[in-house]
Amino acid sequence: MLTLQSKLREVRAHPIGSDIIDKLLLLMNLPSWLIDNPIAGGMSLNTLRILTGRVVSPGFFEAVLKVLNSEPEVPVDTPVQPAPAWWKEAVFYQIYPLSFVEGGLRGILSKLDYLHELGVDAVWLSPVYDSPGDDNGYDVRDYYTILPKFGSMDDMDALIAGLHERGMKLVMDLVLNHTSDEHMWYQSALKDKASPYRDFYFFREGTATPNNWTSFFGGSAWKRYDEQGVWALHLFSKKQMDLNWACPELRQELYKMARWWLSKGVDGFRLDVVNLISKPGEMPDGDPFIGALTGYIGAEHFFHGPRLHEYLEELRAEAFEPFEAFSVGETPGIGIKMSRMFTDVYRRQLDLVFLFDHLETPGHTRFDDYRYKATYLKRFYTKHLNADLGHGWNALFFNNHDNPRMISKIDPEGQYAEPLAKMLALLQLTLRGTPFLYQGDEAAARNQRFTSIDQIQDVESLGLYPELLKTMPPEDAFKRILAGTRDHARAPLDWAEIERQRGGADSVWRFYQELIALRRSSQAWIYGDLEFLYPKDKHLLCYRRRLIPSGDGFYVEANLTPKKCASHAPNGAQALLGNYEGVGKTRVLRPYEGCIYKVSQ
Ligand code: TEU
Repeated sequence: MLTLQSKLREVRAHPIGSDIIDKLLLLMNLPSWLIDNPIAGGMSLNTLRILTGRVVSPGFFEAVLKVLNSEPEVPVDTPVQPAPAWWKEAVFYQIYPLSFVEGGLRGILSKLDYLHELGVDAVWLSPVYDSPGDDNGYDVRDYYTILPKFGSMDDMDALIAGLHERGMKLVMDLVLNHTSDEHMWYQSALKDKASPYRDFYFFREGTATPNNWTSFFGGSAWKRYDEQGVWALHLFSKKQMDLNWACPELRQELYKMARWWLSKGVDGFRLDVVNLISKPGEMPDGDPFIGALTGYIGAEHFFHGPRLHEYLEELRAEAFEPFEAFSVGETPGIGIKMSRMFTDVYRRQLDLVFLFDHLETPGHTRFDDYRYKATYLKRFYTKHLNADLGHGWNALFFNNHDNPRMISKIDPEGQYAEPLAKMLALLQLTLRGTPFLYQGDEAAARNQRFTSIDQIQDVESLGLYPELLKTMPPEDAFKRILAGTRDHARAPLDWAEIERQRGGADSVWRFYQELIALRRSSQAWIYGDLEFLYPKDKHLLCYRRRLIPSGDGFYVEANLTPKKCASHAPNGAQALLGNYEGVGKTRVLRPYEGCIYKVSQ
């Protein structure tokens, strides 16, 4: 049990403590030696509290201690050889059904040969369930029905069969933290105090707002119903009502639903904001300092809630294990150490999680209008992929439906769009972990050129904009929206461009196809060691992948800058693949050039 008398070093040794410290350093863009030195390490939290009294709110340390002490059991530190699994070997492709192709599920079905040709093994399908579409399907009205706009359950069955015929897998998006306010459970619960679904949600009576928590999409996290005299919790939009996992009947309903999908042949799930599912019933206020720092008041109470691990174990045991289903958790706010707590095989919770710390550089959040320096990727990967994974595994991605396109963040003008897109692809398919491509990555899709708030559709941006207007002029508010809006990634795919690249010789599309084929040609890319080289070179990311005893060994280097840089490729290594012509012919790497070599061990 950690207390105010505990030393900073002891907090650092705790996985949650370590991740919280890293997160704070990242948010404030402070170097880690500030904390990781003997003087700071030997300081008690109490001393630290006195020293930081002017900046940090009085309840901050207690709030952090509470989260830390909620997790006494931490993973054992014994590295093992990773056990083989299909999802470690697969290349995933995320489909956002609203903008992937016209024709909903039938449209997707018509593109399966396309995906197969690219080399994709598994599809993660964003929600296609019945929904009013307030958050494009992440507001589920009925988990058992397909939204008519996307098709029917027969179309879904055809999609599952079509994928399986091609040896591919299907992972559905499962939203278990909330439902739409139009879900039958919610409608019944709201209207009738005695409803069997009343306890499925967080209703609170009284006139005052139950606490100070804010919604991820702006404003209070509580919605008022004057007629019923109640408040209801929604961490996301006003139509996404949080589910109360403390209610055993709710959990059983959710497990039953997951089993129903698995019995149809679905191979696994991507679990939406799954680290948020446990909330303390007493609904304490959030600490203002943590709120100001993270942008979300209350986060310390739900980003790792009191019964989170218990729920995840139960979900796995009751719903996933009978089907040997795969699970990848979307876990905003957690770091590398906590990811091990979720994915350690002995804890039987999740197979994989998504970490987001590489999507912005230190000191920045998504809505900051800034240029992303790709050299940060070296620091990020060296730390994250070097860290002992325990029994866990990594997910490798640069894009999804919630983020502007990475190549536009690094190079807004698009001068290096093609080499950059290829370089990111090269890293994604040769580092250690499971790659998740997002639709459009294969054709170097870039951000949109929105010019006015009227063109924005994303519920998050539309919620944030009025909040921003309270403190800044409309031009500045729009700049922030433009920097971070999720609409960039949600524009319809440009199939004409994709077809052009598919037919072209040196296209980004072809490069993806070659990389996927290369990855498949050697198990060293999957289960091999990863060793980072030349740590002092700030511009080049260099690493070796080796599988002992198969004999395969590879050297990869990537120039993370738009300037020419000297190569470190070993003499005599055989160049296999690169994102420029004449790969490995000179000792100079061009802007964002990346090369893969075969080396003897
Ligand atoms: O996203 C959750 C999440 O935390 C963010 O990435 C999210 O985009 C938000 O901007 C936080 O500021 C998941 C889904 O991926 C997202 O599309 C949904 O809107 C959200 O959950 C709610 O279901």
